[in-house]
Amino acid sequence: MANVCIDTFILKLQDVNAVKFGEYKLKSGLMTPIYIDLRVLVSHPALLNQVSKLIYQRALDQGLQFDSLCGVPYTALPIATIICSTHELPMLIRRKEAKDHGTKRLVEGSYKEGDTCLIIEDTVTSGSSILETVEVLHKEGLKVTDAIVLMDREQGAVDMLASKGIRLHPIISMFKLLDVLKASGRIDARTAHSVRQFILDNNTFRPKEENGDEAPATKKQNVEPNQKLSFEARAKLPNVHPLVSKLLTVMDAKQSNLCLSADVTSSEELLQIADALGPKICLLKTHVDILKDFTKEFSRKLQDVAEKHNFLIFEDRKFADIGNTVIHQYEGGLYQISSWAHLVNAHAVPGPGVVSGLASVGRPLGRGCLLIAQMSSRGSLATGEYTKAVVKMAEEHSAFVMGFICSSKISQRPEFIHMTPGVQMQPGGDVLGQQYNTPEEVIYNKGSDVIIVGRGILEAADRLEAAEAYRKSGWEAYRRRMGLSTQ
Ligand code: S5P
Repeated sequence: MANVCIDTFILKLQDVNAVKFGEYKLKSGLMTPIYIDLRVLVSHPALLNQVSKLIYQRALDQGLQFDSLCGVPYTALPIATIICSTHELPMLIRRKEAKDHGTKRLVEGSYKEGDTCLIIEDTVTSGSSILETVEVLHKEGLKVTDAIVLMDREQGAVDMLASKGIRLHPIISMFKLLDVLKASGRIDARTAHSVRQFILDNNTFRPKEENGDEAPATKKQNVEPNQKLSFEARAKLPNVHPLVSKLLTVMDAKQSNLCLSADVTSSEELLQIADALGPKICLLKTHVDILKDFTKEFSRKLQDVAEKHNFLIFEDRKFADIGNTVIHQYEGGLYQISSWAHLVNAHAVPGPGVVSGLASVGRPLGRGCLLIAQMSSRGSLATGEYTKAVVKMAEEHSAFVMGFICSSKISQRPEFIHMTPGVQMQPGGDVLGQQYNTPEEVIYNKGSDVIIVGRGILEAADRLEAAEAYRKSGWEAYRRRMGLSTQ
């Protein structure tokens, strides 16, 4: 199947008037400066075929397993039909109203209770149309775990559906669309900026505490404290962030919950350390802005080493600005962090806009973010109610937030990863307020998942030997926590 070039495809969507700029009213009544109208696709069969290919390819890429496919009426119906016809997959049709004669069925097609149905949709704003279809399918005893959408307006659908236990896989995000149209000169920088701002300002997802809606289902599902769930089992949880799943799988395969904090100032030394210690670690943490000689070539080499030794790269950037600024800090500037770092972290101080801004860049790239809920330094203000508010923010943005920088386990949801800095073999600290706990204390007693170690390894006479000692100590503490032998 020929690959569809997303950038060209976006331009074609605008050519057929499926993307309009001006003043339009959304289903919710909200006025919007951009309107996506994919109903016109039925008049453009080549485009309709491309949409179908993109959606089917995404289902393959995600390895989705399903018994049938259902398009949200009406725009996604012909798309579902093409996919099902081309690949000979069973389709279901959800009626908007039951007939008043005959079978009075709301779902047409053959299915049995417990079957899994994959939902497809053309555009989402809040995700409510997908949810309506899911609810009808649920009443028929069908399961829905995933939905694929061509255009995500990035106004809360991913988080809202995640809160109901459904993973939404967007193919084109609003920010991607704006970038492509801007880069090709179809819209000017001012229009791109004002639409971006509108999107950031109009997130439709509000959890219960704020608007009285039903409580998100994922909160209900995972309240069970489960210290005994293995990394391997957590990697397979239905709502797990794909990068958390990847990281847990790496940890399990390498028997390592060690993140090396590679705080050195030369690119060459960093690459040497990454290559030498790579086999011992699940994650390598960088502070790219302390390197005196950063180049794009360096970031490319670092990715190669990460690939070679099967670890992920975590840029400890600690974003802490308004959404619009962090977008640029994450994707632009000298470092173009989003192009090479699998994970970044952020302070929650600015409010949820910081996560939405980062997510608009990172989600389409499959990246993830950790929120800093507690800090290892003496006198840190990130405690008590603040920490609780960070956990809540993570729960509300779990499509992008993978977990926390924290000193102990602070969320009972096994989908979140807990990572703890301030770790050395001997408890203590440094003269500037850093405080150290042992791997045993952090993993076994405090229930964290990953130890982050910098100077404990970097200042050792033999770094490889030290890395192995920390790997072993962190892993044994995890095994003990699981009630397993530590041979
Ligand atoms: O609270 C924190 C959060 C972080 S990410 N305390 C920390 O020490 N860190 C980082 O972890 C810090 O920036 C440094 O890169 C690393 C700890 O280094 P060490 O040499 O003290 O182990």
